[in-house]
Amino acid sequence: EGVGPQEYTLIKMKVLENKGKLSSIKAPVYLVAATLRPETMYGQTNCWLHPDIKYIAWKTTRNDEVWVSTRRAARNMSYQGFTAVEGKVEELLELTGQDLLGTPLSSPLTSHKVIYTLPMLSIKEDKGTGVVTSVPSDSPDDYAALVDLQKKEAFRQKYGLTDEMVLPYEPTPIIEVPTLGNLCAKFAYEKFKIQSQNDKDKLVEAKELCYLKGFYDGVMLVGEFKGKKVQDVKKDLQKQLLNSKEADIYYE
Ligand code: A2H
Repeated sequence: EGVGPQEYTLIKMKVLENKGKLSSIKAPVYLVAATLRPETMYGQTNCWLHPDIKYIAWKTTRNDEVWVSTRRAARNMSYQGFTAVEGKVEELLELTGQDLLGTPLSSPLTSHKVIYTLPMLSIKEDKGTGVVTSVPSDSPDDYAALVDLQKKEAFRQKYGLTDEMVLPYEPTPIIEVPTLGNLCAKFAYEKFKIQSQNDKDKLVEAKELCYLKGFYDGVMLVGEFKGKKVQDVKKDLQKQLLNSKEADIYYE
């Protein structure tokens, strides 16, 4: 990694009903996803968790909110003013990603009223919060993982997911990228003939193609910054999400 800390925008994805393992928690619960691309939040179709990673639900100083992240991220956040006592995390529950799959959420800016938590096997334990928001229009990893679930009924069944949680969620055009079109991740997936989320090398190529061009040449197709360049709106969008308390900032 580069020098200095990485700044992430934490997108607060609200659990609509505290059910199952979350039912003992009376406060509002949010899964917090770390993203570098807040301007892509218009295109969210789901949330990714790794089924085998451990997450914790912990008490924040943000109103009465309980957040879900890896223990590692919660510990880092306890030194960034997110807990009552610096360096101390008040843990309410330990969960696996599996425990939370199929949870309905609401998330900022997306056109979908409800999105679901789905499994992604390439999530790293030691990056961000371990919670990833999915934008299959602009992220080849997200597109590949979503197509895997849409193509394979057995894969959905393995994780106890219903068709309604997966099939209606097609990538939404949100950014026009010159020469790559308005669904750059799908374009790259097809160009490099990617077969699944496990096609690591091809996904690296797809990501190289999409990310630089998407960020530097992309133009917003939706929202209040429609017609503007992605790189010019990123900060403004982040600020809006912070003001409306739908996001926070996290460094690591
Ligand atoms: B980004 P960097 Cl549309 N494991 O958000 C794997 N991937 C993770 C992660 C983890 N623990 N935590 C965050 N990420 C993803 C949106 C997006 C992202 C788009 C395009 C590019 C992009 C929607 N997913 O990232 O290693 C998150 O996906 C380009 C790298 O810290 C986060 O931003 O650079 C990004 O990787 C952080 O990766």
